[in-house]
Amino acid sequence: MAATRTKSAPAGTKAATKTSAATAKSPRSGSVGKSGPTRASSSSKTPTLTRDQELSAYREMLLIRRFEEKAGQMYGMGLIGGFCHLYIGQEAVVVGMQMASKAGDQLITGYRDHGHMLAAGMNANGVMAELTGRRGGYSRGKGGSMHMFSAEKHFYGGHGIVGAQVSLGTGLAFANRYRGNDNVSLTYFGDGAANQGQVYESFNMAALWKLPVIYVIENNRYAMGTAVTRASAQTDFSKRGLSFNIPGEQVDGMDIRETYAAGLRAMEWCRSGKGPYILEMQTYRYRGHSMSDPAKYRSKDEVQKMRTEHDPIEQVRERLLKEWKVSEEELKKIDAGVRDIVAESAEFATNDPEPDPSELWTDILK
Ligand SMILES: Cc1ncc(C[n+]2csc(CCOP(=O)(O)OP(=O)(O)O)c2C)c(N)n1
Ligand SMILES: [Mg+2]
Repeated sequence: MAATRTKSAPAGTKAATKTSAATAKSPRSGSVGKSGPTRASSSSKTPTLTRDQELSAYREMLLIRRFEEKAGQMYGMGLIGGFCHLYIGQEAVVVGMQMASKAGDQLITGYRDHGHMLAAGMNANGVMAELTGRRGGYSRGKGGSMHMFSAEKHFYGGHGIVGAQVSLGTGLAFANRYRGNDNVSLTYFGDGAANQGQVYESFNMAALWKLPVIYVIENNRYAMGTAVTRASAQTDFSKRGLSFNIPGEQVDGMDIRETYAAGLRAMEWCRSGKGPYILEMQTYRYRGHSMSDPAKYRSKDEVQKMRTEHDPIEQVRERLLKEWKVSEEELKKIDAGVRDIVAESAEFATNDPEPDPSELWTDILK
């Protein structure tokens, strides 16, 4: 199969979903031999989900979308301080991966992390209260948007240093190997972070020791205000592991069916002891880099085109109505349930008290 993504193929189109490989062979039958890894083949046919899976994906993605919209409003009202990076537009990536994962698989990501927390099953009240710096927050109001963890849900943050989570996520995979379990570390990072040096040190160790880690590169086309084409010599991120014999795929990250199917392929590869795997999820963030970014480095038309033609939630909604004959009423019920959760989290995060001053002296190294 052809290796290179054509420059004109926009992220989030079917044309952009390709493997990085020269030899097309399923990871199920492939192996990492002397001549390098066999490559995963993404099917030319779009995979299908069941009705229940589509409904569940719709709800999960909508929860992230509505939660983020509310967080944006609360930031505007001055209720949230510090940094706040919204995930709106990228929901199909983490939701598809979670659908393909199993209990005990770990997640770790950067600062654009609220979606990952909700998809991991963390409580909306606890996440929102952390954003507002209240005591009911996941870090008792001391961490804010970029610094939340939940060992119970296997969510390991929340990291403000670009690329730092990649070596930590590789360490989580090492722990799985060491303990002899068959869990996989889902290590997420951006297109910008993919140019960081420690990413390649991590790739080397993961391939050498065949660690069960999926490097999920969320290519949303920009690193702050810098377009991928201005910052990256190799814009096909699925190829970034080639010199370490790590297979990779480019995936339409706006289509939940593709992210889920790619997640299954990658997890099967990792769980069967073949080592790391790279998924370049071609996605798009609708909002600025953070709340303080007016996003003047791209046109309104570019954003509008993605929203109208590739929105991950609208795609599922359309299929539910047209193909699965789900009624508008049923979808309205889901919408209302999601809105209730988000409204309750906002209420909680507004009224919960701030941490007691004595908290200044807890959770620190003395
Ligand atoms: C080591 C380091 N260098 C620079 C920064 C500043 N910085 C924060 S986010 C960012 C861009 C990262 O972009 P990308 O990896 O594409 O992730 P995205 O924000 O698009 O999700 C930069 C340069 C940082 N936080 N850490
Ligand atoms: Mg980016």
